[in-house]
Amino acid sequence: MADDEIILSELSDDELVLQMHDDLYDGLKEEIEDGVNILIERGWAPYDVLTKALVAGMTIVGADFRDGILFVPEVLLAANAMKGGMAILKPLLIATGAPRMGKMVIGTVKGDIHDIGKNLVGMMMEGAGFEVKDLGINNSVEKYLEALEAEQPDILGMSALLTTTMPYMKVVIDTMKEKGMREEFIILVGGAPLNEEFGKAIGADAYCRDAAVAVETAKALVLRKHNALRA
Ligand code: B1M
Repeated sequence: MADDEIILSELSDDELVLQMHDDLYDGLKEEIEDGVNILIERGWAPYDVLTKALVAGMTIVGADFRDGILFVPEVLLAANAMKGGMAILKPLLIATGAPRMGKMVIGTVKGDIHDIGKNLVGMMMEGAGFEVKDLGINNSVEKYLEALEAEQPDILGMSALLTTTMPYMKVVIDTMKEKGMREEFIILVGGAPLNEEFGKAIGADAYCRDAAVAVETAKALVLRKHNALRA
């Protein structure tokens, strides 16, 4: 063992979280998985591990990608490491879940392959008691409509991370309107370049800043829909 090798389990919580930010930056999947396991063993809530160690680390990666310090291959490695950590947290987040709340179909829009945020939303929704059908990435309007027909969910969730792909959400919503099916579904949209104003402008029911907001919004709107049907 090299003298300067870091033993994750010997670090304090704060040091470990900072080390995990570095390891995520360096795309070290095994180290990220070990870090997640150590924090869970130390009694951390899965949601705190997710937000404080993984999402916060990915924010640093995002800033350096934007500034031309990191490039696609490095970001892919970071994303892969993040997914390793998320895979450990997923069953734990779901286990803390609640009674069945409703069903959501979610997917990233056509032309866009970013899926970490969408996956996180799916996980958190499952954790909150929603059944989730994940359509993956690069979804055409036809794929969304097919899934809505087949799955009959309460909610359609769409994710976009690029300014060039976010307008496609409007294509999906406009097509749903043309087919007379818009009002059957609650439509939630999210992704880093979106905002509230954009969500309203394209005719979505709500823009969700993050996964926690998506869960709260979904719960509130499903409840409102069920109450309206009963009235
Ligand atoms: Co890309 N990328 N990327 N990328 N990438 C961004 C988005 C970018 C902002 C980086 C930058 O320049 N700072 C930039 C977009 C700029 C713009 O459009 N204005 C960018 C670019 C330019 C590109 C390429 C074009 C680069 C290139 O090839 N030259 C290319 C595009 C490929 C394509 O899609 N066609 C590309 C590729 C990639 C990788 C493949 C390397 C990789 C994706 C890997 C993967 O997802 N499997 C990647 C990554 C990782 C990023 C950054 C660094 C991180 C994204 C991420 O995972 N964040 C990103 C920079 C950034 O966003 N800061 C960047 C963590 C995640 C937890 O957050 O996705 O925002 P986020 O999700 C949040 C909320 O937004 C919300 O909840 C989530 C959890 O809290 N949310 C929803 C998201 N979806 C939701 C759906 C909902 C509700 C809430 O529905 C109900």
